[in-house]
Amino acid sequence: MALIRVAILFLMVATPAVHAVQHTVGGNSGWNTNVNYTSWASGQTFAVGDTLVFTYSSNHGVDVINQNDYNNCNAGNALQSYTGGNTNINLTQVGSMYFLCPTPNHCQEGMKLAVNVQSGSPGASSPSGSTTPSPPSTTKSPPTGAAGIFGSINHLMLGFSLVLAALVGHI
Ligand SMILES: *[C@@H]1O[C@H](CO)[C@@H](O)[C@H](O)[C@H]1NC(C)=O
Ligand SMILES: *[C@@H]1O[C@H](CO)[C@@H](O)[C@H](O)[C@H]1NC(C)=O
Ligand SMILES: [Cu+2]
Repeated sequence: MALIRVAILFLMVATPAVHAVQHTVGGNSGWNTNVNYTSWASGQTFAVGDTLVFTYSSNHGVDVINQNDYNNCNAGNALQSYTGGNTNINLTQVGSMYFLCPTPNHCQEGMKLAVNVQSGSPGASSPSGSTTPSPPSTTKSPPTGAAGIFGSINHLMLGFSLVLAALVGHI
């Protein structure tokens, strides 16, 4: 049993050191109509290296858009479009990012999100985001230039998981 405690302590200590927070968009509500994402986002701190996790049913999607299209709920000029129910967006640079659901009227029904991404300074990681490791994204987007960085983080997390699994396995 002591080994389990050691392993859990190790995970708790090691995970925040990565400073990569996975923000489950909308919390328990996920990506859905009739959620106030302005309100949700105001309770989060977004930093470079974090991930937005959109979880949604098949009648929704995730479009990356510019500020003007965010303001006007215009889905016609999407910079990126994702479907599939589980979209992980890597926050790779400082600045604002805007999202909406392209299904007709869903943006008007609240499915729009603006995040302000800050530089990822040490010690500034948010305790409010979910840090639950998620399965790989099923989106069809090409990898971005920062994919390597995130790949490393994922490998780090995988390493922690394997250490935990190994320790638990030896009880
Ligand atoms: C969402 O919440 C913000 C404050 O967090 C508020 O200003 C805004 O009016 C709300 N929007 C809607 C559509 O209720
Ligand atoms: C974010 O990074 C992960 C890990 O490298 C990658 O699998 C995923 O496709 C990326 N997501 C986007 C939207 O680029
Ligand atoms: Cu929708």
